Amino acid sequence: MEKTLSIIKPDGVKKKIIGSILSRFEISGFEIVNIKLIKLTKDQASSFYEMHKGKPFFENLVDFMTSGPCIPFVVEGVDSIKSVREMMGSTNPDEAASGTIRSDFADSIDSNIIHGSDSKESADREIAFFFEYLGLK
Ligand code: IDP
Ligand code: MG
Repeated sequence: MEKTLSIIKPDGVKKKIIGSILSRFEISGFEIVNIKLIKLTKDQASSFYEMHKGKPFFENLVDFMTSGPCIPFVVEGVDSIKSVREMMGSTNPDEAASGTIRSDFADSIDSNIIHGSDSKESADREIAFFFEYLGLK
């Protein structure tokens, strides 16, 4: 069993597909063990995505992630980090395998519906970021 951090990004909330996305995790046998709706500040979004600072898409990414509320949630299950990445599909929805969340719902690489931690180290950091540092209960 392992935990990973996923986020329904502001485009997913605006499109009213929160239920559809969460359903996929439940149907796949995962437990949602923590969840919150939050509108990030620029400082919070910049800090969450600090590994991308300096990249050409960084400012746009921070603007997008602060454009409305998002829903961070913790997914628990067997091999959840890898499985959630597979369920999401590639970063660019045009390249995402059919049946993945990004292939089915995302409009573009910079508006791609969902985040998922990419490693155990990222998952630990990202779960702590939302559910300890930001004090979300
Ligand atoms: P991931 O979300 O699939 O892990 P990352 O490389 O960690 O992808 O990038 C974080 C987010 O930054 C992506 O989900 C996407 O929204 C945005 N992003 C990444 N690369 C690009 C790009 O080349 N152009 C525009 N946005 C990008
Ligand atoms: Mg990533």
